[in-house]
Amino acid sequence: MSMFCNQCEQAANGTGCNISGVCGKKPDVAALQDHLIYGLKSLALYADKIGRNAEIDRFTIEGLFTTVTNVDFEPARIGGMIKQCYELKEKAKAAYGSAIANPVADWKPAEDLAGMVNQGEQHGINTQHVNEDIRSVIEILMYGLKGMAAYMDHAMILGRTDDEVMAFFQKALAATTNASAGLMDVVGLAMECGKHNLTVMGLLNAAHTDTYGHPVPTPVQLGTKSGKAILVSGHDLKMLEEILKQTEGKGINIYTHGEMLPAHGYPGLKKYSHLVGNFGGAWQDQAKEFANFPGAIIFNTNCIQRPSDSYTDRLFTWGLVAWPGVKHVDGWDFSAVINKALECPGLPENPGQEILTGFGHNAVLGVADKVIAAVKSGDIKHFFLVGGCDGAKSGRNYYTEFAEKAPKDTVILTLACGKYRFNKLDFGDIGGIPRLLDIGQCNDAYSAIQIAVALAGAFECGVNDLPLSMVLSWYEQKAVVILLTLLHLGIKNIKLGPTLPAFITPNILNFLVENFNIGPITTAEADLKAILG
Ligand code: SF4
Ligand code: SF3
Repeated sequence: MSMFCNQCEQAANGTGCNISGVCGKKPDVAALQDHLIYGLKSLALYADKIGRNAEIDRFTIEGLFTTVTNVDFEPARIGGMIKQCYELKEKAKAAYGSAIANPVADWKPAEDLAGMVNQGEQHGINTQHVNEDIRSVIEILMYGLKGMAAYMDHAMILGRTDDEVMAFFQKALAATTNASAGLMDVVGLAMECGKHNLTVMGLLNAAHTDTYGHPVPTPVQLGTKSGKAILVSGHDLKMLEEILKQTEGKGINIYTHGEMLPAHGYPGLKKYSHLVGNFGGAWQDQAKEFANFPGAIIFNTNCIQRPSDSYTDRLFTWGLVAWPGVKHVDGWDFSAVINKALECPGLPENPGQEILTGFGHNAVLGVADKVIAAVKSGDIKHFFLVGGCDGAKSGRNYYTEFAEKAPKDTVILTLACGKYRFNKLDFGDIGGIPRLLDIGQCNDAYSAIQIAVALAGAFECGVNDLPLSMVLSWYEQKAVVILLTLLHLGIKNIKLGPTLPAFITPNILNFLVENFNIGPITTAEADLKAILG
């Protein structure tokens, strides 16, 4: 059985995984994910016609998020979603009242998993269009939709949605089935995806701050506290809150992992005294680090990796995350995780370093006068946004070097898990303003945009004219949609690494260079020199 997947930065040989995924995705799972995407397009053909339907829209979001890198590796679960997708498509078709004349609309999955895998193999990403440049932009759009769905999922969990955005999801999915679409039609949809993602990140930001308050600068302990423990990995704040509530008074300490680190800055979460610290580094170090965490561990979103036997027994997944053989928590009852934590030996008292998080736009703009004065006096010469995903491939030391070599009169804004490359280093401060400001998770790119827009307003210039440069790292599809948002906002001169996406053809890269002057990272020294002169 063969496969082809090139949706993340780990794509084998820089072109695509065709034997088995570097992420651990097996060919059957790859085929089932391709099948689910094909089913979602079939559903969208009807959903686009019938207007908003909460059940269908919710399913579309979950279906897309399921196929994001490092989320779901469980064939049976994806097979179940394919069946559900078909039922919803038939429902939408009945509501529409007639069959749409498009071969994709005729889709019907096989009864059994093996049959669904066979069908999925016929609907791989390379079948999305005959023209390779159009196919490249369809891929950019599809990965943008997957990333945006991940953020929408978190917003929906907190009770938020947006009809216009949902209409776009269905319109865009349906449009990818149009064999006669021209290149600029698809480019337009990709840019529109960037626009809608700004709305979604704004929705999520409002959901987070309305529910938990605006993040405030907060020191986070990296050592351990004696006692039983649960480690929470992923991005979902509501799920962390539930774990905190359900463990209150039980003598269990809660630690954040990876992208959960910014949770410590929210007043509504930091008020729990048993939220004691952050454990480990970015996602790619989990196998090594989880072996040394003698408590229960749970993932609420990407990025899960193949677990080693040393901790599978105390590992759990939640939400859309799944790995064969790993216990899954359905819903909001975390007693299985709590019981496992109580059975485990727990952690020793071992205090460590403290780092700061909680510099969302509210906190940064609260000291805007100070920041603006420091820029005007020349104490701050330049801002860098050094952020994005971390990953396992070599070449990512660039980001550590870049941050280390950035001159002392520059401020580094950071977000997402790429920060683990340098967030334990001491950068000092400029007149009381820390030189490293952790804005939050990847979705808090929204906050970074608010900061940039406010600075541009204060200096009466455009964001591109600010002394601000973006040096971004990507790994999975959320980074793709954030990039689309930045392009939609007209942000130019972005440096992207560690390597450019395998799904971008030379012609599409030229288009991006000509219109946005986007470029690959080179070396920290050369890029700093090029930016600062
Ligand atoms: Fe390969 Fe990335 Fe696709 Fe996994 S998600 S199969 S690592 S390209
Ligand atoms: Fe990281 Fe997976 Fe992308 Fe939210 S946790 S940024 S890679």
